[in-house]
This record gives sequence, C-alpha cells and structure tokens, in this order.
Amino acid sequence: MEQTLSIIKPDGVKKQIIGDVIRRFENRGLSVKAMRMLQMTKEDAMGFYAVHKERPFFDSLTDFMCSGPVVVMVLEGEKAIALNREIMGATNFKEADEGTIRKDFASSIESNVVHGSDAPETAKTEIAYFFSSLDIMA
Ligand code: RTP
Ligand code: MG
Repeated sequence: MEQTLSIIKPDGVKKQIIGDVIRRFENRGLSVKAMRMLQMTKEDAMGFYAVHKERPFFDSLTDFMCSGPVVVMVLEGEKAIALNREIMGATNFKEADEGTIRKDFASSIESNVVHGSDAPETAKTEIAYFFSSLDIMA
C-alpha cells in the first residue's frame, strides 16, 4: 500500500466538482485516509511549490493556488502515486488522455483542477505539509 497527496485546486472547488473528482479516485480503488478544506496564503503556496521557484510560471501558479479554497487529501492504494497521476491526466489538459480529470475539467495548463505527488519522497513531504500523523486514518 502507498499513500499520495491529492489537492483539488481552487478551480475545481469553484466548478463544484469536488464530488466528481473524489468519485473517480474511489472508483479506481483509491481510499481517502485524510481530508481537509483550507485556503493557502501566498507563502503557503510558495512553500508547497518551492521545487518550481525558478520556473517562469511560479508567481502565477502560487497566486492561483491561494486564490480560493482547496481540498487536500491523503489517498491510499496499490501504486497510489502513479495511479493518481494516471486518473489526473497530463499537466496540459490538451495532451491528457480521454476520461482523465484534466481532460474532462481543466480549462488551462495552470487551472488543471488537481495536484498529485510525483514520487514517494515528495508524497511524504507533501502529506506532512498539510497533515499530522493523527489526521491520517489507519
Ligand atoms: P502538479 O504538481 O500540480 O500535480 O502538476 P504536474 O506535476 O502535472 O505539473 P508540474 O510540472 O509539477 O507543474 C505544477 C503546476 O504548475 C502549473 N503549470 N503552469 N504556465 C505553465 O506553463 C505551467 N506549467 C505548469 C500547473 O497548474 C501545474 O499543474
Ligand atoms: Mg508536479
């Protein structure tokens, strides 16, 4: 069993598709082990996406991520990190496979509805960014 961090980004919350997104995860065998709604500050978003701080889109991305509430979740399942990213689809929704969350709901390369950890190490640090061990169900 593996755990990964999922975020329904501000555009997904505004579009009222929280339920649709979670339905897709559960349909594919991922279980929600922790969940919380929150609004990040600019500093929170900059810390979360620090790996991208040299990228040209960093300022816009971090503005977007603190522009409204998000839903943060710990998802658990077999190969949860890769499976979550498969369900999400490619970063650029125009390149995303049919039936993925981003193909169906994203409106730009930035407003792409969901975030998912990309490796075991990042999953661990990203989960700890939002949750304490007491928040995560066994
Ligand atoms: P994420 O981290 O959010 O799960 O997305 P990802 O791995 O598929 O993509 P990543 O390269 O990590 O980029 C993080 C987020 O930055 C925004 N982005 N904007 N304007 C642009 O060219 C651009 N490129 C990326 C997207 O919101 C992307 O998900
Ligand atoms: Mg990423």
